[in-house]
Amino acid sequence: MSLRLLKYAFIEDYAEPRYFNTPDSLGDSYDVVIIGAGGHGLACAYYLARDHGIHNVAVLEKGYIGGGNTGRNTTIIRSNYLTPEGVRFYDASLSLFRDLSAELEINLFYSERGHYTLAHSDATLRTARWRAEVNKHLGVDSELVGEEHIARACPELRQDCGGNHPILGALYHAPGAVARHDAVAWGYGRKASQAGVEIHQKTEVVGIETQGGRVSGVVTNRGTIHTSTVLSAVAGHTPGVLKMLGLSSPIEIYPLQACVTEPIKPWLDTIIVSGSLHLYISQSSRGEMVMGASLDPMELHSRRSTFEFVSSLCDQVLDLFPFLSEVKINRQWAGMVDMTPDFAPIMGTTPVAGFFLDAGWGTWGFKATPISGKTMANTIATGQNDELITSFNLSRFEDFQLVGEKGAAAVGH
Ligand code: FAD
Ligand code: PYC
Repeated sequence: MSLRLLKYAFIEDYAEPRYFNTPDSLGDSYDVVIIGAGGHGLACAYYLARDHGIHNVAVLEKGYIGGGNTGRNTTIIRSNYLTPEGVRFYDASLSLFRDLSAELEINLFYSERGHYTLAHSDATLRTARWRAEVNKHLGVDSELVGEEHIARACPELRQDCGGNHPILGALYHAPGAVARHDAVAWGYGRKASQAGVEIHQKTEVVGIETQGGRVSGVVTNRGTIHTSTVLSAVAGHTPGVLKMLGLSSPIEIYPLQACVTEPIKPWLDTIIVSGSLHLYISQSSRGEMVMGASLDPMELHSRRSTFEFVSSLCDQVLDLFPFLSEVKINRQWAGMVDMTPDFAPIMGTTPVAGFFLDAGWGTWGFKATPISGKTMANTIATGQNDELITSFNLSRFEDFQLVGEKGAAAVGH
Protein backbone atom coordinates (compact mmCIF):
# COMPACT_ATOMS: atom_id res chain seq x y z
CA MET A 1 0.00 0.00 0.00
CA SER A 2 2.65 2.54 1.04
CA LEU A 3 4.81 1.66 -1.99
CA ARG A 4 1.82 2.30 -4.28
CA LEU A 5 1.25 5.68 -2.64
CA LEU A 6 4.94 6.62 -2.96
CA LYS A 7 4.95 5.71 -6.65
CA TYR A 8 1.85 7.83 -7.12
CA ALA A 9 3.44 10.77 -5.30
CA PHE A 10 6.91 10.78 -6.88
CA ILE A 11 6.72 9.32 -10.40
CA GLU A 12 5.21 11.75 -12.84
CA ASP A 13 4.15 9.14 -15.38
CA TYR A 14 2.71 6.78 -12.86
CA ALA A 15 -0.97 6.63 -13.39
CA GLU A 16 -3.07 5.25 -10.58
CA PRO A 17 -4.81 2.22 -12.11
CA ARG A 18 -8.58 2.29 -12.31
CA TYR A 19 -10.26 0.66 -9.36
CA PHE A 20 -12.20 -1.90 -11.39
CA ASN A 21 -12.01 -3.31 -14.88
CA THR A 22 -15.23 -2.39 -16.57
CA PRO A 23 -15.37 -4.17 -19.94
CA ASP A 24 -17.35 -2.27 -22.57
CA SER A 25 -19.73 -5.09 -23.37
CA LEU A 26 -21.35 -7.94 -21.51
CA GLY A 27 -20.09 -11.44 -22.24
CA ASP A 28 -22.39 -14.08 -23.77
CA SER A 29 -22.03 -16.43 -20.83
CA TYR A 30 -20.53 -16.70 -17.37
CA ASP A 31 -20.15 -19.56 -14.89
CA VAL A 32 -21.80 -17.44 -12.21
CA VAL A 33 -23.84 -14.24 -12.43
CA ILE A 34 -24.24 -12.22 -9.25
CA ILE A 35 -27.06 -9.68 -9.13
CA GLY A 36 -26.13 -6.70 -6.93
CA ALA A 37 -22.74 -5.03 -6.39
CA GLY A 38 -23.23 -4.28 -2.72
CA GLY A 39 -20.75 -5.62 -0.21
CA HIS A 40 -22.39 -9.06 -0.20
CA GLY A 41 -22.37 -9.63 -3.97
CA LEU A 42 -18.80 -8.36 -4.35
CA ALA A 43 -17.52 -10.37 -1.37
CA CYS A 44 -19.05 -13.51 -2.83
CA ALA A 45 -17.35 -12.82 -6.19
CA TYR A 46 -14.02 -12.35 -4.41
CA TYR A 47 -14.26 -15.60 -2.41
CA LEU A 48 -15.48 -17.55 -5.49
CA ALA A 49 -12.22 -16.57 -7.19
CA ARG A 50 -9.93 -16.82 -4.15
CA ASP A 51 -11.22 -19.98 -2.52
CA HIS A 52 -12.76 -21.96 -5.39
CA GLY A 53 -10.91 -20.90 -8.55
CA ILE A 54 -14.16 -19.68 -10.14
CA HIS A 55 -13.16 -16.54 -12.07
CA ASN A 56 -15.64 -16.44 -14.94
CA VAL A 57 -18.08 -14.39 -12.90
CA ALA A 58 -20.10 -11.26 -13.70
CA VAL A 59 -21.46 -8.95 -11.01
CA LEU A 60 -24.37 -6.92 -12.40
CA GLU A 61 -25.35 -3.70 -10.67
CA LYS A 62 -28.24 -1.51 -11.75
CA GLY A 63 -26.76 1.58 -10.11
CA TYR A 64 -23.20 1.94 -8.85
CA ILE A 65 -20.98 -0.12 -6.56
CA GLY A 66 -21.99 0.21 -2.91
CA GLY A 67 -24.87 2.58 -3.78
CA GLY A 68 -27.45 0.39 -2.00
CA ASN A 69 -27.55 -0.30 1.71
CA THR A 70 -23.80 -0.96 1.82
CA GLY A 71 -23.08 2.75 1.37
CA ARG A 72 -26.00 3.83 3.55
CA ASN A 73 -25.47 1.97 6.78
CA THR A 74 -24.13 3.13 10.10
CA THR A 75 -21.31 0.54 10.07
CA ILE A 76 -21.82 -1.19 13.41
CA ILE A 77 -20.04 -4.53 13.60
CA ARG A 78 -20.65 -6.91 16.52
CA SER A 79 -21.39 -10.53 17.32
CA ASN A 80 -23.41 -10.21 20.55
CA TYR A 81 -26.42 -12.02 19.10
CA LEU A 82 -29.00 -14.11 20.92
CA THR A 83 -29.12 -17.45 19.12
CA PRO A 84 -26.14 -19.81 18.91
CA GLU A 85 -26.38 -19.94 15.10
CA GLY A 86 -26.40 -16.13 14.95
CA VAL A 87 -23.51 -15.72 17.38
CA ARG A 88 -21.30 -18.24 15.53
CA PHE A 89 -22.09 -16.69 12.15
CA TYR A 90 -21.48 -13.05 13.09
CA ASP A 91 -18.42 -13.92 15.15
CA ALA A 92 -16.88 -15.61 12.11
CA SER A 93 -17.52 -12.33 10.26
CA LEU A 94 -15.72 -10.31 12.95
CA SER A 95 -12.71 -12.59 12.63
CA LEU A 96 -12.58 -11.92 8.89
CA PHE A 97 -13.06 -8.17 9.40
CA ARG A 98 -10.02 -7.95 11.70
CA ASP A 99 -7.60 -8.87 8.88
CA LEU A 100 -9.59 -7.43 6.02
CA SER A 101 -7.74 -4.12 5.54
CA ALA A 102 -4.48 -6.01 5.02
CA GLU A 103 -6.09 -8.64 2.84
CA LEU A 104 -7.92 -6.18 0.57
CA GLU A 105 -5.06 -3.64 0.71
CA ILE A 106 -7.39 -0.79 1.56
CA ASN A 107 -7.73 0.96 4.89
CA LEU A 108 -11.19 0.07 6.16
CA PHE A 109 -10.66 2.14 9.33
CA TYR A 110 -11.77 -0.92 11.30
CA SER A 111 -12.05 0.41 14.82
CA GLU A 112 -12.91 -1.84 17.79
CA ARG A 113 -14.33 0.46 20.42
CA GLY A 114 -16.84 -1.49 22.53
CA HIS A 115 -20.61 -1.58 22.19
CA TYR A 116 -23.11 -0.80 24.97
CA THR A 117 -26.76 -1.87 24.71
CA LEU A 118 -28.42 0.13 27.46
CA ALA A 119 -31.16 -1.44 29.56
CA HIS A 120 -33.86 0.84 30.89
CA SER A 121 -36.20 -1.87 32.21
CA ASP A 122 -36.08 -5.23 33.99
CA ALA A 123 -37.23 -6.97 30.82
CA THR A 124 -34.35 -5.51 28.78
CA LEU A 125 -31.91 -6.43 31.54
CA ARG A 126 -33.14 -10.03 31.37
CA THR A 127 -32.55 -10.20 27.59
CA ALA A 128 -29.13 -8.60 28.08
CA ARG A 129 -28.19 -11.23 30.68
CA TRP A 130 -29.45 -13.98 28.37
CA ARG A 131 -27.36 -12.62 25.47
CA ALA A 132 -24.30 -12.29 27.70
CA GLU A 133 -24.59 -15.92 28.81
CA VAL A 134 -25.07 -17.30 25.27
CA ASN A 135 -22.16 -15.14 24.06
CA LYS A 136 -19.79 -16.23 26.84
CA HIS A 137 -20.71 -19.86 26.30
CA LEU A 138 -19.63 -19.50 22.65
CA GLY A 139 -16.42 -17.64 23.53
CA VAL A 140 -17.70 -14.17 22.62
CA ASP A 141 -16.71 -11.32 24.92
CA SER A 142 -19.97 -9.88 26.34
CA GLU A 143 -20.98 -9.10 29.91
CA LEU A 144 -23.67 -7.38 31.89
CA VAL A 145 -22.33 -4.15 33.42
CA GLY A 146 -23.65 -1.56 35.85
CA GLU A 147 -23.70 2.19 36.32
CA GLU A 148 -20.02 2.63 37.27
CA HIS A 149 -18.73 0.74 34.24
CA ILE A 150 -20.93 2.81 31.90
CA ALA A 151 -19.90 6.05 33.63
CA ARG A 152 -16.19 5.21 33.22
CA ALA A 153 -16.61 4.49 29.50
CA CYS A 154 -18.92 7.40 28.77
CA PRO A 155 -18.96 10.07 31.50
CA GLU A 156 -21.01 12.37 29.23
CA LEU A 157 -23.98 9.97 29.28
CA ARG A 158 -26.79 11.18 31.54
CA GLN A 159 -27.77 7.91 33.19
CA ASP A 160 -30.98 9.22 34.73
CA CYS A 161 -32.00 9.95 31.16
CA GLY A 162 -33.65 13.23 32.12
CA GLY A 163 -35.90 11.33 34.53
CA ASN A 164 -37.63 9.56 31.62
CA HIS A 165 -36.26 6.00 31.58
CA PRO A 166 -33.26 5.75 33.94
CA ILE A 167 -30.56 3.30 32.88
CA LEU A 168 -30.38 0.10 34.98
CA GLY A 169 -27.36 -1.50 33.32
CA ALA A 170 -26.04 -2.50 29.91
CA LEU A 171 -24.84 -5.38 27.81
CA TYR A 172 -21.19 -4.55 27.10
CA HIS A 173 -19.54 -6.16 24.07
CA ALA A 174 -15.85 -5.23 23.89
CA PRO A 175 -15.31 -6.35 20.23
CA GLY A 176 -18.05 -3.98 18.96
CA ALA A 177 -16.54 -2.01 16.06
CA VAL A 178 -17.16 0.38 13.19
CA ALA A 179 -15.55 0.48 9.74
CA ARG A 180 -15.68 2.46 6.50
CA HIS A 181 -18.60 0.92 4.64
CA ASP A 182 -17.91 2.11 1.09
CA ALA A 183 -14.30 0.94 1.34
CA VAL A 184 -15.54 -2.58 2.10
CA ALA A 185 -17.39 -2.60 -1.24
CA TRP A 186 -14.49 -1.01 -3.14
CA GLY A 187 -11.94 -3.34 -1.55
CA TYR A 188 -13.85 -6.51 -2.42
CA GLY A 189 -14.69 -5.13 -5.86
CA ARG A 190 -11.08 -4.28 -6.69
CA LYS A 191 -9.72 -7.64 -5.56
CA ALA A 192 -12.47 -9.53 -7.37
CA SER A 193 -11.80 -7.52 -10.50
CA GLN A 194 -8.05 -8.23 -10.27
CA ALA A 195 -8.96 -11.93 -10.11
CA GLY A 196 -10.84 -11.67 -13.42
CA VAL A 197 -14.39 -11.01 -12.21
CA GLU A 198 -16.30 -8.54 -14.42
CA ILE A 199 -18.25 -5.81 -12.63
CA HIS A 200 -20.92 -4.18 -14.79
CA GLN A 201 -22.51 -1.08 -13.31
CA LYS A 202 -25.70 0.47 -14.73
CA THR A 203 -26.73 -3.06 -15.69
CA GLU A 204 -30.15 -4.03 -14.40
CA VAL A 205 -31.43 -7.58 -14.28
CA VAL A 206 -35.02 -7.58 -15.51
CA GLY A 207 -35.64 -11.32 -15.86
CA ILE A 208 -34.21 -14.74 -15.06
CA GLU A 209 -34.67 -17.60 -17.54
CA THR A 210 -35.11 -21.25 -16.63
CA GLN A 211 -35.17 -24.51 -18.58
CA GLY A 212 -36.47 -27.71 -17.05
CA GLY A 213 -36.66 -26.12 -13.61
CA ARG A 214 -33.10 -24.81 -13.53
CA VAL A 215 -31.56 -21.45 -14.26
CA SER A 216 -30.41 -20.98 -17.85
CA GLY A 217 -29.91 -17.25 -18.27
CA VAL A 218 -30.32 -13.70 -17.09
CA VAL A 219 -32.06 -10.91 -19.01
CA THR A 220 -30.64 -7.43 -18.50
CA ASN A 221 -31.25 -3.95 -19.88
CA ARG A 222 -28.10 -4.57 -21.97
CA GLY A 223 -28.94 -8.01 -23.34
CA THR A 224 -29.27 -11.64 -22.30
CA ILE A 225 -26.52 -13.74 -20.72
CA HIS A 226 -26.31 -17.54 -20.55
CA THR A 227 -25.52 -18.97 -17.16
CA SER A 228 -26.54 -21.92 -15.03
CA THR A 229 -25.83 -20.21 -11.72
CA VAL A 230 -27.27 -16.99 -10.33
CA LEU A 231 -26.88 -15.40 -6.92
CA SER A 232 -29.33 -12.69 -5.90
CA ALA A 233 -27.71 -10.28 -3.40
CA VAL A 234 -30.03 -7.31 -3.80
CA ALA A 235 -31.19 -6.64 -0.19
CA GLY A 236 -34.18 -4.24 -0.42
CA HIS A 237 -34.97 -5.36 -3.98
CA THR A 238 -35.27 -9.07 -3.19
CA PRO A 239 -39.08 -9.42 -3.62
CA GLY A 240 -38.81 -8.18 -7.22
CA VAL A 241 -36.04 -10.65 -8.11
CA LEU A 242 -37.88 -13.57 -6.47
CA LYS A 243 -40.96 -12.67 -8.49
CA MET A 244 -38.96 -13.19 -11.72
CA LEU A 245 -38.84 -16.89 -10.78
CA GLY A 246 -42.29 -17.20 -9.24
CA LEU A 247 -40.71 -17.57 -5.78
CA SER A 248 -41.82 -15.78 -2.63
CA SER A 249 -40.51 -15.14 0.86
CA PRO A 250 -41.85 -13.42 3.98
CA ILE A 251 -39.48 -10.46 3.41
CA GLU A 252 -41.09 -7.03 3.82
CA ILE A 253 -39.38 -3.80 2.82
CA TYR A 254 -39.15 -0.84 5.21
CA PRO A 255 -37.23 2.43 5.07
CA LEU A 256 -34.45 2.69 7.65
CA GLN A 257 -33.23 6.24 8.19
CA ALA A 258 -30.02 7.65 9.64
CA CYS A 259 -28.22 10.97 9.93
CA VAL A 260 -24.89 12.59 10.78
CA THR A 261 -24.12 15.85 12.55
CA GLU A 262 -21.47 18.37 11.65
CA PRO A 263 -18.01 17.17 12.77
CA ILE A 264 -17.14 17.96 16.38
CA LYS A 265 -14.13 17.34 18.61
CA PRO A 266 -13.74 13.59 19.36
CA TRP A 267 -15.49 12.71 22.63
CA LEU A 268 -17.31 9.39 22.12
CA ASP A 269 -15.00 6.43 21.62
CA THR A 270 -17.59 3.72 22.08
CA ILE A 271 -20.94 2.76 20.54
CA ILE A 272 -24.14 3.42 22.49
CA VAL A 273 -27.43 1.72 21.66
CA SER A 274 -30.73 2.06 23.45
CA GLY A 275 -33.49 -0.25 22.29
CA SER A 276 -36.03 1.40 24.60
CA LEU A 277 -35.26 4.90 23.31
CA HIS A 278 -34.95 3.58 19.72
CA LEU A 279 -31.56 5.15 19.10
CA TYR A 280 -27.93 4.44 18.52
CA ILE A 281 -24.97 6.77 18.30
CA SER A 282 -21.25 6.61 17.57
CA GLN A 283 -18.64 9.11 16.41
CA SER A 284 -17.02 8.70 13.00
CA SER A 285 -13.31 9.15 12.31
CA ARG A 286 -14.25 12.54 10.83
CA GLY A 287 -15.88 13.63 14.10
CA GLU A 288 -19.51 13.40 12.96
CA MET A 289 -22.06 11.90 15.32
CA VAL A 290 -23.58 8.99 13.38
CA MET A 291 -27.12 8.35 14.61
CA GLY A 292 -30.10 6.24 13.77
CA ALA A 293 -33.33 4.83 15.09
CA SER A 294 -35.64 1.95 14.35
CA LEU A 295 -37.47 1.26 11.11
CA ASP A 296 -40.19 3.51 9.76
CA PRO A 297 -43.48 2.08 11.02
CA MET A 298 -45.06 1.12 7.67
CA GLU A 299 -43.88 -1.08 4.84
CA LEU A 300 -42.73 1.22 2.02
CA HIS A 301 -40.45 0.78 -1.01
CA SER A 302 -38.86 4.21 -0.75
CA ARG A 303 -35.66 5.93 0.34
CA ARG A 304 -37.23 9.22 1.28
CA SER A 305 -36.09 10.97 4.45
CA THR A 306 -38.51 12.55 6.88
CA PHE A 307 -38.38 15.47 9.31
CA GLU A 308 -40.35 13.35 11.77
CA PHE A 309 -37.42 10.92 11.94
CA VAL A 310 -34.74 13.52 12.79
CA SER A 311 -36.90 15.44 15.20
CA SER A 312 -37.95 12.40 17.26
CA LEU A 313 -34.43 10.93 17.16
CA CYS A 314 -32.93 14.22 18.38
CA ASP A 315 -35.46 14.37 21.23
CA GLN A 316 -34.29 10.96 22.43
CA VAL A 317 -30.59 11.64 21.91
CA LEU A 318 -30.86 14.81 23.99
CA ASP A 319 -32.32 12.80 26.89
CA LEU A 320 -28.97 10.99 27.02
CA PHE A 321 -26.61 13.75 25.83
CA PRO A 322 -28.19 17.18 26.43
CA PHE A 323 -24.92 18.98 25.62
CA LEU A 324 -25.41 18.07 21.93
CA SER A 325 -28.33 20.48 21.65
CA GLU A 326 -26.28 23.09 19.74
CA VAL A 327 -24.78 20.62 17.26
CA LYS A 328 -26.25 20.75 13.76
CA ILE A 329 -27.49 17.82 11.71
CA ASN A 330 -25.54 17.89 8.43
CA ARG A 331 -27.11 15.12 6.42
CA GLN A 332 -29.85 12.51 6.57
CA TRP A 333 -30.69 9.60 4.29
CA ALA A 334 -32.51 6.28 4.14
CA GLY A 335 -32.11 2.76 2.81
CA MET A 336 -34.76 0.17 1.92
CA VAL A 337 -34.20 -2.80 4.18
CA ASP A 338 -35.37 -6.39 3.67
CA MET A 339 -36.87 -7.47 6.99
CA THR A 340 -37.59 -11.10 7.90
CA PRO A 341 -40.06 -12.13 10.62
CA ASP A 342 -37.31 -13.72 12.75
CA PHE A 343 -34.67 -11.02 12.17
CA ALA A 344 -32.28 -13.58 10.64
CA PRO A 345 -31.06 -13.66 7.03
CA ILE A 346 -32.22 -15.94 4.20
CA MET A 347 -29.23 -17.65 2.61
CA GLY A 348 -28.32 -20.53 0.36
CA THR A 349 -30.12 -22.86 -2.04
CA THR A 350 -33.70 -22.29 -3.24
CA PRO A 351 -36.34 -24.50 -4.91
CA VAL A 352 -34.99 -23.39 -8.33
CA ALA A 353 -31.81 -25.31 -9.19
CA GLY A 354 -28.90 -22.95 -9.80
CA PHE A 355 -30.59 -20.01 -8.11
CA PHE A 356 -29.05 -18.95 -4.78
CA LEU A 357 -30.27 -16.33 -2.37
CA ASP A 358 -28.45 -13.96 -0.03
CA ALA A 359 -31.14 -11.74 1.49
CA GLY A 360 -33.08 -10.80 4.58
CA TRP A 361 -30.27 -8.55 5.79
CA GLY A 362 -32.65 -6.00 7.21
CA THR A 363 -30.88 -3.64 9.57
CA TRP A 364 -28.02 -6.03 10.40
CA GLY A 365 -26.25 -7.11 7.21
CA PHE A 366 -23.18 -4.85 6.98
CA LYS A 367 -21.36 -6.71 9.71
CA ALA A 368 -22.08 -9.98 7.89
CA THR A 369 -20.49 -8.90 4.58
CA PRO A 370 -17.27 -10.98 4.79
CA ILE A 371 -18.83 -14.17 6.15
CA SER A 372 -21.85 -14.02 3.87
CA GLY A 373 -19.50 -13.68 0.88
CA LYS A 374 -17.39 -16.60 2.04
CA THR A 375 -20.25 -18.95 2.94
CA MET A 376 -22.27 -18.13 -0.20
CA ALA A 377 -19.19 -18.73 -2.36
CA ASN A 378 -18.74 -22.13 -0.70
CA THR A 379 -22.45 -22.91 -1.14
CA ILE A 380 -22.37 -22.00 -4.83
CA ALA A 381 -19.13 -23.89 -5.49
CA THR A 382 -20.27 -27.09 -3.76
CA GLY A 383 -24.04 -26.89 -4.33
CA GLN A 384 -24.48 -27.60 -0.59
CA ASN A 385 -25.40 -25.02 2.02
CA ASP A 386 -22.32 -24.11 4.06
CA GLU A 387 -22.73 -25.48 7.57
CA LEU A 388 -22.66 -21.95 9.09
CA ILE A 389 -25.79 -20.99 7.10
CA THR A 390 -27.98 -24.11 7.12
CA SER A 391 -30.36 -22.61 9.72
CA PHE A 392 -30.85 -19.55 7.52
CA ASN A 393 -32.31 -21.37 4.50
CA LEU A 394 -35.54 -20.14 2.88
CA SER A 395 -37.13 -23.51 3.69
CA ARG A 396 -37.27 -22.63 7.41
CA PHE A 397 -40.46 -20.65 6.86
CA GLU A 398 -42.25 -23.73 5.50
CA ASP A 399 -40.79 -25.99 8.19
CA PHE A 400 -41.61 -23.54 11.05
CA GLN A 401 -37.93 -23.53 12.07
CA LEU A 402 -37.57 -19.79 12.64
CA VAL A 403 -34.32 -18.53 14.19
CA GLY A 404 -35.64 -15.93 16.69
CA GLU A 405 -32.99 -13.18 16.62
CA LYS A 406 -35.29 -10.22 17.37
CA GLY A 407 -33.87 -9.49 20.81
CA ALA A 408 -30.45 -8.83 19.30
CA ALA A 409 -31.07 -7.54 15.78
CA ALA A 410 -30.28 -3.88 16.50
CA VAL A 411 -32.36 -1.10 17.99
CA GLY A 412 -35.90 -2.11 19.02
CA HIS A 413 -38.05 -2.70 15.98
P1 FAD B 1 -26.88 -3.63 -0.93
O1 FAD B 1 -25.68 -2.93 -0.48
O2 FAD B 1 -28.19 -2.94 -0.82
O3 FAD B 1 -26.62 -4.02 -2.45
C1 FAD B 1 -27.63 -4.55 -3.29
C2 FAD B 1 -27.39 -3.96 -4.67
O4 FAD B 1 -28.25 -4.63 -5.59
C3 FAD B 1 -27.73 -2.48 -4.76
O5 FAD B 1 -26.57 -1.77 -5.11
C4 FAD B 1 -28.80 -2.42 -5.85
O6 FAD B 1 -28.68 -1.30 -6.70
C5 FAD B 1 -28.56 -3.71 -6.62
N1 FAD B 1 -29.73 -4.22 -7.34
C6 FAD B 1 -30.99 -4.33 -6.88
N2 FAD B 1 -31.81 -4.85 -7.82
C7 FAD B 1 -31.02 -5.07 -8.91
C8 FAD B 1 -31.28 -5.58 -10.21
N3 FAD B 1 -32.52 -5.99 -10.59
N4 FAD B 1 -30.26 -5.66 -11.09
C9 FAD B 1 -29.00 -5.26 -10.74
N5 FAD B 1 -28.71 -4.76 -9.51
C10 FAD B 1 -29.70 -4.68 -8.62
N6 FAD B 1 -26.04 -3.32 9.17
C11 FAD B 1 -25.11 -3.54 10.14
O7 FAD B 1 -24.58 -4.65 10.28
N7 FAD B 1 -24.73 -2.53 10.99
C12 FAD B 1 -25.28 -1.30 10.93
O8 FAD B 1 -24.90 -0.40 11.69
C13 FAD B 1 -26.28 -1.06 9.94
N8 FAD B 1 -26.87 0.15 9.87
C14 FAD B 1 -27.77 0.42 8.88
C15 FAD B 1 -28.27 1.72 8.77
C16 FAD B 1 -29.09 2.06 7.70
C17 FAD B 1 -29.63 3.47 7.62
C18 FAD B 1 -29.42 1.07 6.72
C19 FAD B 1 -30.29 1.43 5.56
C20 FAD B 1 -28.96 -0.25 6.85
C21 FAD B 1 -28.12 -0.58 7.92
N9 FAD B 1 -27.56 -1.86 8.07
C22 FAD B 1 -26.64 -2.12 9.05
C23 FAD B 1 -27.96 -2.95 7.14
C24 FAD B 1 -26.92 -3.10 6.01
O9 FAD B 1 -26.66 -1.86 5.42
C25 FAD B 1 -27.41 -4.06 4.91
O10 FAD B 1 -27.98 -5.20 5.48
C26 FAD B 1 -26.26 -4.48 3.99
O11 FAD B 1 -25.54 -3.35 3.56
C27 FAD B 1 -26.79 -5.27 2.81
O12 FAD B 1 -25.73 -5.40 1.86
P2 FAD B 1 -26.01 -6.04 0.46
O13 FAD B 1 -24.73 -6.09 -0.28
O14 FAD B 1 -26.76 -7.31 0.65
O15 FAD B 1 -27.06 -5.06 -0.24
O1 PYC C 1 -26.85 -4.29 13.42
O2 PYC C 1 -25.89 -3.32 15.12
C1 PYC C 1 -26.62 -3.30 14.13
C2 PYC C 1 -27.25 -2.03 13.74
C3 PYC C 1 -27.18 -0.86 14.40
C4 PYC C 1 -27.92 0.02 13.68
C5 PYC C 1 -28.43 -0.60 12.61
N1 PYC C 1 -28.01 -1.89 12.66
